[in-house]
Amino acid sequence: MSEHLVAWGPKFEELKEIGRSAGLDDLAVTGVEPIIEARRAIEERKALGLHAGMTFTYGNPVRATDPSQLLEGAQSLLVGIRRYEAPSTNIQRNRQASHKRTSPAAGAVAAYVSSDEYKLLREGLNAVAARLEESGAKALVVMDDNRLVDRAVASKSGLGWLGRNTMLIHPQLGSWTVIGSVVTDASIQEDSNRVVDECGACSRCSVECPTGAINNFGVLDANRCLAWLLQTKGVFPRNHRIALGNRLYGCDDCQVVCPKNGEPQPVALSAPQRESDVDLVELLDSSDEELIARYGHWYIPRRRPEYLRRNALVVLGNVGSSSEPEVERVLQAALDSPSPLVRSHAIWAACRLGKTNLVENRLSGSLLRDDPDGWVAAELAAWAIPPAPDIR
Ligand code: B12
Ligand code: SF4
Ligand code: SF4
Repeated sequence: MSEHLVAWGPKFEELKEIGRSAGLDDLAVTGVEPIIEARRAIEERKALGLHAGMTFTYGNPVRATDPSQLLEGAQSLLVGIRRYEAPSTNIQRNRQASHKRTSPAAGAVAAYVSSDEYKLLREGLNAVAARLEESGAKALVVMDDNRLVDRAVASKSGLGWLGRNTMLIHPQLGSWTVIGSVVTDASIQEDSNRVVDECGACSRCSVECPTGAINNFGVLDANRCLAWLLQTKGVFPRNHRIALGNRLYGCDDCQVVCPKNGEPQPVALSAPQRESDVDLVELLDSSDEELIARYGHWYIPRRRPEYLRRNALVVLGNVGSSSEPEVERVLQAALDSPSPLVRSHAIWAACRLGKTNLVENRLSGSLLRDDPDGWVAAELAAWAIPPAPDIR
């Protein structure tokens, strides 16, 4: 790498050291000109419907691919990356056997949320920004934000290549990383030697994705990606419910199988730990307030706890044990839920666990009440359970 020169203010190497001691694992610098390839990629995916209605960077692709719009007088973009701990090999094995019925039934949480990685990423970026400000420059931290395409800027800055699984892969740190930037009006010499694509002939992520969401050219169809389906509103698509296995939040499979990630390594600075496995019975027993207090840091559609229950019921149907009285109890409660979304997924879970009787024994009026979108009726029809008045 050539030497980075700051026209005024701190030297790049000093900024990198400051970022490292506060939570970053690497820092690189690039210019703020628009990234036309990324803009084109977003627009193409949007035109093909591969974004599945997501907003994020798709909401305003021109702004999201033009870092100069983030700050008046912007000259440089410092891109920071933080590695987090990959699930241990044992957890990875258990998760790959994700249809194993367990007692108590547990849902898996993706590694990037099993600890508060964004906290340390932000602290690292804030420390870099503070040093720039101290020298008289303006600096703004942007991370995981709709205003900037994090992976595209990271790749442009030379931090890694965009893998077939669409992840930014750092040659030493792999892809178990989170990314953020500091945009500044300080002029830092650009050194954007891109890391060459090292995927080569490999296509494991594409082959092993449980829903076939990644094509051979590294384009992801969000309509099939479990990480997105867990975050989107409406019913969980019936054709992907079994493939969901035990995943309750996020999906790590296309990183677990990637040979570029190597063996899981400990991280230099540990982030605050959170749950990596969630007891599904406990989740389904919790009140709305308790759910938001515990899982409010997740992306929950419209921040409505019924979506956590929806996801938990699909996972329960996949990994719960039908002989477990507690499982039957929470299914009974979910079948009586005021939410048609919850009732319809409870029908699926009960039937998948061979407990069709729990559904058939219910008065159809109670199952079908307040079902404006016809979710409950559709679920009953899918299991060929006759609608009212035959259900008794
Ligand atoms: C929307 C989104 C999602 C969506 C869609 C993901 C996707 N692949 O599009 C969903 C919900 C599915 C998702 C899932 C996950 N996400 Co996400 N997500 C985002 C978000 C908000 C925007 C991503 C985006 O712009 N997508 C649009 C499409 C078009 O992007 P793309 O296919 O990757 O194409 C880009 C590049 O390929 C590039 N490009 C294409 N051609 C070319 C050519 C050149 C030359 C260049 C330079 C660039 C370029 O341009 C495109 C736009 O950036 C970012 C945060 C952010 N603000 O950037 C996080 C982000 C990408 N997600 C992240 C993570 C951790 C995940 C998960 C691992 C979480 C999990 N365990 O469940 C999964 C991984 C699934 C996967 N394989 O992508 C990290 C990725 C870190 C990394 N090392 O790559 C990010 C960067 C968040 C962060 N700040 O750390 N995510
Ligand atoms: S996150 Fe999971 S579902 Fe989405 S592309 Fe990767 S392996 Fe497939
Ligand atoms: S699994 Fe193979 S193809 Fe996919 S990102 Fe990793 S190296 Fe690239």
